[in-house]
Amino acid sequence: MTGRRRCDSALVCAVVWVLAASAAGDVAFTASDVAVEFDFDDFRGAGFAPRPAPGALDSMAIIVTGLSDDAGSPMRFGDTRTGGDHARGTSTGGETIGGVYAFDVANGGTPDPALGVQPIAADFTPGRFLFRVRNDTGTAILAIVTSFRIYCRDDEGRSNRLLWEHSLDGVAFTGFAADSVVSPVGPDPSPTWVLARETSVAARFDPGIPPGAFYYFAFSSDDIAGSGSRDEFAIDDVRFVATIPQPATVGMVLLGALCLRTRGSRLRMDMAEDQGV
Ligand SMILES: [Ca+2]
Ligand SMILES: [Ca+2]
Ligand SMILES: [Ca+2]
Ligand SMILES: [Ca+2]
Repeated sequence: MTGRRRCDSALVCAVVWVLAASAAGDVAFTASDVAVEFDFDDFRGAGFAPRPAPGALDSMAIIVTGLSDDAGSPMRFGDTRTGGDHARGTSTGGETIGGVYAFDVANGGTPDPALGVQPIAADFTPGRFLFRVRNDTGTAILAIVTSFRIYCRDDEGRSNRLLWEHSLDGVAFTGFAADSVVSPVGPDPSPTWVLARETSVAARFDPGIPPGAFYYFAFSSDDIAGSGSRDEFAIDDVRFVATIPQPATVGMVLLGALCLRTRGSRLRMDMAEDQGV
């Protein structure tokens, strides 16, 4: 009897494990014009995992590279990193230890956690936050609009840069008109979190991104000028919206083309009549 119970328990555990395992999955576009959004409001700087604990990030969708704790073993999607550089906890800023934080950028207002980083010589210089979203719409994606906010806290005498770029393979990245946020050399004697950029960038794809393929978006960092320690950065409200051809749209286009052809035929007929042919 005891053996049977153990067997049942093992079976239950196996089922639970399978269900838990199947819970991990890619973050995906499921339909046209439906936003995939990361507001980081539940992020507590608890690291990255494919089945993240509360306060951690889903490593199937977001990873970080360029941290010294990853030396020789760069983080990949689906990896688990829940300590050290990857999990520096929550903070309102003013940190000195390099790594990833859930920075509250509200400056004393209603808390607003964001995906933050304190770069140091060994961390994030260079480094990259990398997002990926899979196309689960069943149709090729023709365009993606990405929106985001970048905050900066100029509390040190060095200038650092954060630029945004995208990729279809996660290897070769293309920037958006060489645009970037560059923190002041400073430092500001009374540093606060400053919204350095709030923007949207659009990308079109021809051919489109096929079903099952990924879209990658990165925020990449490096030193620019000054000396000494480095400013703090935080990224928030990252939002992706994909556009696919809608059946109704395709129908309208086809109907429009048909009307054009019909009208063209009628015009040609009218001309022929005018010419007395
Ligand atoms: Ca937030
Ligand atoms: Ca480090
Ligand atoms: Ca600092
Ligand atoms: Ca600075």
